[in-house]
Amino acid sequence: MLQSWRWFGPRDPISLTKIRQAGATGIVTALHDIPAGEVWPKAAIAERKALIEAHGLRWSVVESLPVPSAVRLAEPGHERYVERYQESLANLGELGVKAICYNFMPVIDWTRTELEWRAPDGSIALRFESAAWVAFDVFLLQRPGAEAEYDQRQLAAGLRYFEALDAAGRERLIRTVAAGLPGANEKGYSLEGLRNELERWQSVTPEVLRSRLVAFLKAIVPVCERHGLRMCIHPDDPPRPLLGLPRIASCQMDFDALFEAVPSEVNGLTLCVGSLTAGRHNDASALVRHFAPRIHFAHLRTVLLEDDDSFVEADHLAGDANLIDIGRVLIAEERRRRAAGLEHAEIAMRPDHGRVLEGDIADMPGYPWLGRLKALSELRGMLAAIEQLT
Ligand code: DNO
Repeated sequence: MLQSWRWFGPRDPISLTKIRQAGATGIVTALHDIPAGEVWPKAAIAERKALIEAHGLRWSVVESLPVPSAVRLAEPGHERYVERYQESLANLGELGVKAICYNFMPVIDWTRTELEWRAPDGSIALRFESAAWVAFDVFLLQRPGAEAEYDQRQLAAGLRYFEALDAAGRERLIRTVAAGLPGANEKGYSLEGLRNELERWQSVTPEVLRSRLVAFLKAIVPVCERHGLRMCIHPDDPPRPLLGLPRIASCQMDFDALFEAVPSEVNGLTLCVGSLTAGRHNDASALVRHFAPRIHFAHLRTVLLEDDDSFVEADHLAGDANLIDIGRVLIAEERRRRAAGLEHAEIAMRPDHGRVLEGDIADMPGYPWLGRLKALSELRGMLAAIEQLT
């Protein structure tokens, strides 16, 4: 597998030199300074690529080329955003950056309720706690209709959680949920801003959103085919509807429907093991087997499921997904592709998130230096063993 590392660009305190010394050969990054909806100019892509290559690394995956919400909302004039997206894709393709991660989650991207949960060993993990979520949705945001979406036990737990929060705790919860985590599509919202944004989505059902995704893919597939690009949709995280918003990349049926509607090989998947595993309905080992030929990028990470819908991000080899089994399937898939003479045999992977360890550099939730160094090291050992023993 192409061992990669997510890097947030020249302002990332974790330098390319460090990343190279960690053992990665691929870089996963984006032109984060360019707002969603604008074209990525060729010169800017070339400059970023040269910087990466000057450090002996290669730009393996774009994460993400964000799809502006105007497209998901099919706002009047959204076609011009699709054209700009096509232009960015063509520019990337011409410069040889060929795997593109994106997502189609409305309003909020990946979501947690706690960014500093202390694990028993003192390290810090990201967590999604059901009671905190209900406290936010029902009692802080006071979203109309929210109450009806939870059962009595969940509502009681949410109320208890809410009542125990002081003003600072409320602020923290609002910031954690609404302000946007690293790499999110949108820049984040205040509580009021989020309420207003949700109103714009009221008529968007899962069917409507799915048809927009299919239309978007159909529009970009020809450009991708021309340039040998592979689009890799990122699963919803967590994989279920939130805030009454539809999510359509959450389970096997969702992805089956997507690949059936747009069968082109460029229509692929980011196997984000942690996101998928956060839904009890998903069996990541079964999904990787089912979708292997569509997987062009893998986020290797796992979670521990707790009561209700809660989960905490686990140590990479100690969660509810079996990354050893998943690594075995991905390596077998690479071998199958090589034997078939396919051009894109190698699948890029990156350790996803990581716990904050003592002495860490941890500017961005989920993306600490030491925590990911530990994760990548464990995964590198695991992959080397699989390569050798299978
Ligand atoms: C979180 C990441 C997400 C991901 C986007 C893809 O750590 O996996 O931010 O990059 O959802 O578009």
